[in-house]
Amino acid sequence: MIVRRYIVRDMPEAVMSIRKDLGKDAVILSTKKVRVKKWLGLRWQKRLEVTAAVGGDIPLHHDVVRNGVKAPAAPVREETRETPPVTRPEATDVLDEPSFGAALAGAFGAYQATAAAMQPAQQDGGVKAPQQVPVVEDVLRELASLKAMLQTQVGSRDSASVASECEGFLRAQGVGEDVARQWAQRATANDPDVPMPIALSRVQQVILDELGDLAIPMPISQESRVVAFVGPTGVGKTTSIAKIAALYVLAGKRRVGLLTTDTFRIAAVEQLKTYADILGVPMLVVDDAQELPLRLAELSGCDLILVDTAGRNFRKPETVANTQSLLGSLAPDETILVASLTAKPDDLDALVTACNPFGIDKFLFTKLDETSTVGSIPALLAKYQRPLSYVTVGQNVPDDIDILSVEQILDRWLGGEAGE
Ligand SMILES: Nc1nc2c(ncn2[C@@H]2O[C@H](COP(=O)(O)OP(=O)(O)OP(=O)(O)O)[C@@H](O)[C@H]2O)c(=O)[nH]1
Ligand SMILES: [Mg+2]
Repeated sequence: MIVRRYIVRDMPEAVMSIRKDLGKDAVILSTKKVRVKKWLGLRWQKRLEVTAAVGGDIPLHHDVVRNGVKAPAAPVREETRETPPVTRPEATDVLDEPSFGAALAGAFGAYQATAAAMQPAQQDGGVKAPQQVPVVEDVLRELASLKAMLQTQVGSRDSASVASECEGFLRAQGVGEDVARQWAQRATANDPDVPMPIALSRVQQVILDELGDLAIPMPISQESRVVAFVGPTGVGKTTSIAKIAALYVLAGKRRVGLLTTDTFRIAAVEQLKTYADILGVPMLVVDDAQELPLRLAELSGCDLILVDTAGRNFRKPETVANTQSLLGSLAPDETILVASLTAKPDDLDALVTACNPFGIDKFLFTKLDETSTVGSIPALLAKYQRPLSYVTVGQNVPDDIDILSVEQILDRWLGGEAGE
């Protein structure tokens, strides 16, 4: 059997050369695209390397006829494994670099073995058994499709994983499923393979863009005189009122008065009275909604009246109705919903939904010090389109209260280390 290798421009040229050289019974054993140096070795040109054979009994798995010349199709695995490794021919480049991971190691091995199988045949003048010569072209094609498939899969998994990692992060931070997905997708849409720290800073930017002015803290307005604080039991309403009162007293700019409607809990009045005494501000108790006008009149010398209310379970419709009625009589300039960040995100959301009927102007979030999850803040601000007033960060009166922007709060996510 005679085996010859041809470097040609295209297949017709190869067929012509093979027929002329080896006759019409010749079969093509392999083809591959190579690059050869031309112009005194200064430039590379694309060429086709075709190996053909004639003579001997060539047992093929199935015959492939190309341009009138038969070619064998698939390599024989066992035989290629036995073939000793030989380096690739010089001045030729395999089209696709097979260095894309262990998943392709087997295929790459097959390719090398195939290339190796070709070499002795070429060098020895063609005494190699044809069934030991697999088809390089087929292996290359297989490699190329494997590579494309792998890249597609890796690419889509990467982009999916960054987006889903961001989504998972937002979910863990207390952001609802739909909103978390939206924000994560928006943050990663233009750059799906972005590293997580940068993706998180983009998530933050997406949130800030969505919130716009709502991301700016809105403490009690200068124009507001009567401010009511409502919220569930034990979230820190009374303590927060004491902290805010202290801020104004210490600033010395407004004459503060305190009013409580909380006669529900035995020690509630005493608690607020203690703070009022320490701060040296007046404090009145309202037993009945009808007393409200009278009590407010008694505090006529105050230009800021902070109204404490009983902590209630707003899952009960009658609680919502009672609070609505109380606020109707009080007619506050601002109503602030106090909510603890230690509450479950779904419960917080249900709370705000329940309180919606009596009108909430601002949020006050407490117990930031007791949690590392702050996603409920932007989620609620975005959903209910209400700003944040204050955030409390501990039990100490008056120190543990802050006026923070959403950006400052979200900076906790990034730990100050991410950025672009
Ligand atoms: N860790 C922490 N504890 C807080 C914070 N704010 C309030 N607390 C504590 O939470 C508990 C309840 O605070 P209150 O101010 O009595 O809560 P409330 O909402 O008025 O409670 P009710 O009137 O019973 O509904 C107290 O032990 C406070 O010290 C905070 O920001 N961080
Ligand atoms: Mg209270």
